[in-house]
Amino acid sequence: MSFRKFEQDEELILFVREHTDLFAADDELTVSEIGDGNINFVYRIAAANGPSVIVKQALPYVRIIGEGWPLSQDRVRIEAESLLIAGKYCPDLVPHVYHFDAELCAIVMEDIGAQENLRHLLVERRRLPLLGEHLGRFLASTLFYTSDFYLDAYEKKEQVRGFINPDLCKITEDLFFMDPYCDHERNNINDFVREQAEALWDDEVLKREVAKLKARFLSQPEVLLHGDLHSGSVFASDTGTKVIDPEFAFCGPAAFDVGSIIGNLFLNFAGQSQQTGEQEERTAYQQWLLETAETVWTTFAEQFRALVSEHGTEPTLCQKAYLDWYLDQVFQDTLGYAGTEMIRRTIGLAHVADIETIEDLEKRAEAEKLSLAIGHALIVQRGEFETIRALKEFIESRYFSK
Ligand code: SR1
Ligand code: MG
Repeated sequence: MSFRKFEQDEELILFVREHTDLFAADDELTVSEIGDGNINFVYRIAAANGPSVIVKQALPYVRIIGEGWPLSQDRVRIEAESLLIAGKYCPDLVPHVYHFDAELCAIVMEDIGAQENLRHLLVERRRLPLLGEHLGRFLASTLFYTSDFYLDAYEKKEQVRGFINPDLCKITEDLFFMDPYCDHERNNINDFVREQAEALWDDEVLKREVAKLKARFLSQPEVLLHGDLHSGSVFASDTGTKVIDPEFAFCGPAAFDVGSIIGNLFLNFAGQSQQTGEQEERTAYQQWLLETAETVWTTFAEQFRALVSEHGTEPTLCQKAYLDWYLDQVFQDTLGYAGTEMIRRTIGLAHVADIETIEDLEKRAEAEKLSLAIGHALIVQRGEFETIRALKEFIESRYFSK
């Protein structure tokens, strides 16, 4: 059999019946296309008032662009294998994989419909009491168990080899670290922030710091990353959290994942400055976002430390003094990567609903300027913050909406 795109509902129904035992023979199944991401096709196949599953299929190009932007379908193998690894260490925080089909480039996985897309929840100012702790635990487990602190030397090299992901990495290398720092045709810039964008293109200190962060992304195969840990890759509710979509997974610097998700909380912080609703309510929510970012970091760092002490295998790395130094480096670069995520989501190709839902372009520009200012500070001043509390206080004192 060779690759073909699912075109008929019947094909999807047969496919999930063959690869799961969730459905009774007389269940009537319906198919809906639910993907709102940029790259793939995603379908829900459901029995009336009964179980449902998700099928994700990767085509040889970027969904929103078409054949003009080809993309390796190996990404779907990478996603399936990455979900299986995360499922070993934090099964409650990722969807269960029922089946991966190499020929159809498709994954059949658990429907996490009980949770909602985190980005939408943040725009609605929903407080999720367990979110920070869950994300911190996801980061600590996935980053520790795929690092040299835990894997033996041969397993680690095998992992690096198995997750070579050049097409998807190239997207990040360009969209995060290149386009926003020059007048690139892919950029999407609100006319009212053109002046601020141009100022970034002339900022040599900023561009040097972004180059350092890019160099580590290119050549530091430290842990197996999710690789695209933004709010749209997280589904959440009051009680649960699921991290999806690790098709950008590859071995890179741990700080990239931690920074990406914290950067997304700060993007919402910037958006809240101009969203609709009472000022007081928006400021209170900004406070919650900062507290959640603090919980993400502290949970990650504490649990990573505990995992090293209980399950670390590499004696040179597991010394306390090295671990202290290592986590300080990860903290600093976390802030840097959070800053690059904010800047690229503000003036680069792929924007976010946290800011794009502000309809008035002049008001939106105010949120965008705030995002650029915080992003800039995170990148160039990242060495000045010793703790996440110090960063939180800095943002509160400078950037709180009044
Ligand atoms: C063309 S892909 C644009 C963005 O969508 C993905 O989710 C990644 O974040 C990528 O940078
Ligand atoms: Mg995605």
